[in-house]
Amino acid sequence: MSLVTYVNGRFVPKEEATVSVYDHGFLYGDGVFEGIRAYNGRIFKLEAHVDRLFESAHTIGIAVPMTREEMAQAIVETVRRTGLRDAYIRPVISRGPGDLGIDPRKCPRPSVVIIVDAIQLYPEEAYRTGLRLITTSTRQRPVDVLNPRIKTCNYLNNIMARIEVNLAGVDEGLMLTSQGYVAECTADNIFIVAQGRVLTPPAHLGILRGITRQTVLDLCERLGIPAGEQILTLHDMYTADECFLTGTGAELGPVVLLDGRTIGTGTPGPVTLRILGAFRELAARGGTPIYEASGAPAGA
Ligand code: PXG
Repeated sequence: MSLVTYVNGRFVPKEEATVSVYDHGFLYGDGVFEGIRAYNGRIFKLEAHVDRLFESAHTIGIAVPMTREEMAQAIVETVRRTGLRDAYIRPVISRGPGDLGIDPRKCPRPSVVIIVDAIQLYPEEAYRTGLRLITTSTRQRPVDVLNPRIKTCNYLNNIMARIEVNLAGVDEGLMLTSQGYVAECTADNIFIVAQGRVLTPPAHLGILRGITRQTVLDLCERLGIPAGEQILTLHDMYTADECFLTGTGAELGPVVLLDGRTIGTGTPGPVTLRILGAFRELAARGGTPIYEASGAPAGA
């Protein structure tokens, strides 16, 4: 299978998918991105991802040279040309090529790229035995510095936290706000289950409003499980009955250990697994179809 990438209106093989070294996305992390997933020939929550991409671009002052509908079509077309039914999709919009100064006025044309590749899944064992986390000393960026709701290409803060995770030899890292409240993980949102309620930190604290996070809140409502946003401290995390992280890649990842403290029984909890089951059902049948009704990839 050869991977197809969309680069500024052209569909090219992965090997030829390049942008300029003068692109401010490369020079300064000046851009925005999305991580989207296709399940069984359908793109999950495509519209929500395109909306978030355009909102991120709008806030950092990039005028996207296409409409939301055109972006959604380009995403579908790139996956179709690759021929994958299950895929990870990475649209990136950067400021585009400019000069060596930071001034965005020198970048007349944003770069638009859509990468499609195989998904790197957590091993199924992680869902059976659960994930181990540490709290990183690197805090989430405060909203008055660079709002984490903007999914920018500048992920260095999260990468610094990820390096701590790697050095500790665990699976993921929990990041706190500068006030010490629970924010989110390096590339996932976080939830606990306590006294039968599913709780996650409020979006206004300064976190990415995860699309998986919102899907979980919606599923809880449908399943009749009380759920909502609440300020959480590490004490709440350590003493929770269950804990799980959410993200496009991870779906719901059960968390069983945080900073050496066992959470709940130390195994993935029943509420987590119930919501994970409902999530997988939704992902398998929902979403924007990529191929014709026959289910065969175009040109196959
Ligand atoms: N918080 C942060 C900081 C993220 O980067 C999420 C939460 C989850 O959001 P969604 O919308 O996916 O439910 C993310 C996800 C990856 C990867 O490889 C994921 C993200 C960024 C980079 C890589 O899974 N963003």
